[in-house]
Amino acid sequence: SSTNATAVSATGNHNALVGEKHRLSAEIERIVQGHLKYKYEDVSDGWDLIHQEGEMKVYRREVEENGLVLDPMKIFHTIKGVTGHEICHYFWEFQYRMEWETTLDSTKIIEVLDPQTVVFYQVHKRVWPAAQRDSCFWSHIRSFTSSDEDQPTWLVVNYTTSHLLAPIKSPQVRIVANVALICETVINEPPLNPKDIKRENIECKLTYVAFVNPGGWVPSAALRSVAKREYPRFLKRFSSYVLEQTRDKPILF
Ligand code: 16C
Repeated sequence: SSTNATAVSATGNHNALVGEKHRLSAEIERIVQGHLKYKYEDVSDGWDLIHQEGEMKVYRREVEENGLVLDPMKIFHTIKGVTGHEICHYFWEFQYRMEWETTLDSTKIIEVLDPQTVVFYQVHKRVWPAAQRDSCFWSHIRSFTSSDEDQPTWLVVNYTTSHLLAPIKSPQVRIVANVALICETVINEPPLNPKDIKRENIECKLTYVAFVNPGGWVPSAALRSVAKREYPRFLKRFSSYVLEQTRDKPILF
């Protein structure tokens, strides 16, 4: 139960076995499958290319509900020299979060559900004059291999959840988010012996999608300009962070 979670730490939950079912298993399965289904969705219709930089393409679809901006974001990027496993590892693991994530005042794990799934509570930096935002979401990492590829696809999904250890504390406003990072690894000019694969032979093709409801009220124009600036900034900073971390390490396939 979630009350037991108070005693749980990232390393201390011995009941969190691989594949074990828990209260969020069914929801996680549904949300993960939803992201995989839309991964190849066409961005020609209704999506605007709002930023392009090297291999990175940032798309946005303008959506408003009752005057609140809910624009979905979709980013495609190709990063040379890293695998999808490496990208997802650094995105999912708590210990690296504050080194690349610039929108946060704090982050913590409030529950470990299984070895691939934790619940985060994060407090975001305040953007003046809007109220401060926080977020509480399950974060799930997994890999799978489809029959026509030899390199597994890796994915991380961050999806808002409510939690007894993360009550909403007004005037702080809760962000509602559904974020997915999906990574495929490509091996170029593969050497005969897989042991000879070098970083120069590999690249990661990633898709990042974010459905974020900022909650409360934020002026549309201000929100759109913050988003337009911050999403590319996040992906540039995060990818150079992963490149820097992995450069001299053995490749994690
Ligand atoms: O995916 C990202 N980060 C993950 C790990 O933290 C996780 C995050 C989920 C929450 C996503 C919502 C982020 C909203 C930030 C609100 C504060 C903005 C602070 C700006 C600092 C100058 O999946 C990477 C997330 C990259 C987010 C880019 C910023 C998006 C702007 C949305 C604005 C929300 C309203 C803020 C009020 C003006």
